[in-house]
Amino acid sequence: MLRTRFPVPTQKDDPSEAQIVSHRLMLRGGLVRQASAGIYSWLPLGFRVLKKIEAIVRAEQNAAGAVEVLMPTIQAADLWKTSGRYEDYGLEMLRITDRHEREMLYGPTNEEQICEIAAEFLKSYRDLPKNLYHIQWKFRDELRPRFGVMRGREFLMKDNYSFDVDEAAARLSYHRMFLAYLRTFQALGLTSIPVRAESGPIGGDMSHEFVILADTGESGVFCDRGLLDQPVPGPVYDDPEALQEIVDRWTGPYAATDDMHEPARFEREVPDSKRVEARGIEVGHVFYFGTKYSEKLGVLVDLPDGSRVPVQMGSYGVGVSRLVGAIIEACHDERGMLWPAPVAPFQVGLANLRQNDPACAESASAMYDSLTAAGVEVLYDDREERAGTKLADLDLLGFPWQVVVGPRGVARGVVELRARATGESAEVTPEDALQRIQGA
Ligand code: 5CA
Repeated sequence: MLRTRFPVPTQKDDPSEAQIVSHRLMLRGGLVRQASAGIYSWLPLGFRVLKKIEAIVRAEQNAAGAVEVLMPTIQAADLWKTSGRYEDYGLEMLRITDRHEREMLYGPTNEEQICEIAAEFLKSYRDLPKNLYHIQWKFRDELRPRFGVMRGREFLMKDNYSFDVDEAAARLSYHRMFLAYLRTFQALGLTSIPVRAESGPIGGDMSHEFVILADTGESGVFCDRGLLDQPVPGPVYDDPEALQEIVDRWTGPYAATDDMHEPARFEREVPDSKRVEARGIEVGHVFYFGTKYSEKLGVLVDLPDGSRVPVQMGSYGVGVSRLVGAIIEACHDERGMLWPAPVAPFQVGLANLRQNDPACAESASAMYDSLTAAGVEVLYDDREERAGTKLADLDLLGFPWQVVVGPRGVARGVVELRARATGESAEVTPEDALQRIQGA
């Protein structure tokens, strides 16, 4: 992609409204632009990251046996009156009236809507289990939207809903999603920690938040270091015993907690060297709530003995747009972002330091062509800008690789190849640069 065709409105100075580093970097790097409080437009660079995160979340959902659907953003208020949450949800819910005076709302979550859909095709125990997900925008009229996309009013969520015949089967679905979340966050380049949680307005008696560690996190997390070093298991979704073991391992006696009373226990029981007290950002949240919604919304199945029972449900959310900010919180330095390769908007930033020099322009565009032909995603800064501006932008935007073309190198047939995260740099031939990038 040519930078002259792909708008990245970077800013040199810190925007005054941003309190945390991810918000500052997202505005300075031209990833998003605020439309109104807690509502953002996604500019080309930010949009690429969002789509990459979405694709990784989707792939693991599919691997875990969930099936994708797409529900609307706007829902009928009647559904929520039936579940009893229309009043409960309070001022966080954006209520809308259409031209026929029908009450509608912009969905903050989709338990009710999915029940209405599932009631259509879940009739018998033979129709179970099912697990449906979608990736759709939500709206919550947060009292204090802040930290950019981390606590927005409009935000993108992956949410799924499991339907099972009894509690044992529902717990198995929960365990599958538990593993799917460990694997998803790892695939995004992050270490996630499941933390026992309150279930809040979603309800139910079993719930875990998945947090990633970052200094600016909103919740305190206490855990045994061993929990962070455990290898994330393979996709053993069809093995109930292995799944149970995995959940036990991550929720055992030294599992993470944000409970105020637990730190004392940690201090007693976990040696100093293994105690982690940190701050975390909630990037996912899973719930098991039994028949709370299925009963009221009539999602019932026939059992073999002829009786009819409400199905057992859980719901599972990942904050897709929040993750863009959360990843930056976890991965940056004083010069800018440091994208983990799986979510980097481009793998390579190519900068031509002397755009109006014909030899440099030729060399840079040959490098661009060979990277592109090899399927490497590259943003070529072909603007007529000062070298210093281009180099600062490369660091700010944080693509894993930087290829710098300048007149002195071109004269000797070399380019400068730099790894953004480590700062390691080498003068190599364009062929070598391509090979090293491809080999990484
Ligand atoms: N129905 C359930 C699970 S599908 C649910 O809504 N859970 S939730 O409320 O915990 O939200 C799921 C995830 O969405 C959270 O873990 C968080 O990562 C993200 N999220 C929640 N509120 C916001 C917000 N205001 N801005 C950005 N992301 C948010």
